[in-house]
Amino acid sequence: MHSKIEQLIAQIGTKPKLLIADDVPANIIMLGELFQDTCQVYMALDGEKAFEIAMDVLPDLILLDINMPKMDGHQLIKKLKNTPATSDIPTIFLTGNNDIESEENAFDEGAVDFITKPIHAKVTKARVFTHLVNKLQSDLLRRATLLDGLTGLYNRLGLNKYLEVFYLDCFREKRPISVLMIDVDFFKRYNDHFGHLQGDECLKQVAQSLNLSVKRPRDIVSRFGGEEFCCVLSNCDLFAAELVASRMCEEIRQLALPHPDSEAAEVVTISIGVASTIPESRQDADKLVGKADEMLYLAKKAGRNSFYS
Ligand code: GH3
Ligand code: MG
Ligand code: MG
Ligand code: MG
Repeated sequence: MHSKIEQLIAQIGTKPKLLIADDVPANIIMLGELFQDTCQVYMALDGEKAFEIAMDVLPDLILLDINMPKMDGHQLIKKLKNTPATSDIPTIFLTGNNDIESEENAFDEGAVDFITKPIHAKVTKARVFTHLVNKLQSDLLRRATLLDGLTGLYNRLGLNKYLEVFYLDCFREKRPISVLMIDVDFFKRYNDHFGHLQGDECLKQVAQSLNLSVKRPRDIVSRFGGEEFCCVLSNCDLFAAELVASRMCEEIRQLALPHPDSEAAEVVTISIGVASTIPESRQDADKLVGKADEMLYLAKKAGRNSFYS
């Protein structure tokens, strides 16, 4: 088991994220020590804090105590399962309540396992790793269908999937969500000048730079098609989205990829349309993308190599 999870970690390149929620610090510390070599460990002393961290870092697995202040384990798992961004995260109860009714409830609520305290370190590790291996493997498979072959960014399918999920989350939590539509300037001329193969190389570099411009786990950068990219920033208002757009334009200029036939600059540049909203219905995501596309058109009209909102 250990070697399988280590293989997966090597393949993915980062340790899986494990969230431990328990109101007794000694329990958290003991569990943290058990998993710190294999996982990035996040800790929460109550249910509300655990939900906040879960939304923020999207852990690969959650270990959940039942009796906790503010929100108990049963309430928390319901909330996690009802929230699209967190509904697929495997959740294991780890509790002193070792009656069969608690265990039945836990599985009804969507838990993948139920471990009773006092825990046996080796067995707990084995069970946690079994679920982590399943989670990481299914993520790898799913990701492959959601990625664009040329750039490694999310493809249109990936964009739609995550846009829907994050839009719904922002609708429920009345938070802002922003979309950037990004288009390479005078790219037809770039191909005409350098050929399609170098055009492809250019798209790869632009994609990588765009991807590095966003920082949070729930930020999505996708290839919308051709030389167009779409970025979704959840929990991000117009002002913050403009800062990201401005940074992206700057970082693409700094790649300094020569483009002698561009009218916008001597190097490859991009134009970006920015749109932001606090969703008023769960189904308006397409409208937000449409608005960003209109803004992109205006950015082009205004002379390119910049963003418009
Ligand atoms: P604008 O500044 O108005 O965006 O001008 P543009 O030339 O970039 O716009 P246009 O939409 O006319 O041309 C886009 C070009 O992108 C045309 C097409 O050949 C090229 N393109 C689309 N997909 C790919 C690709 O996968 N690889 C390469 N090399 N080129 C692509
Ligand atoms: Mg407790
Ligand atoms: Mg285009
Ligand atoms: Mg273009």
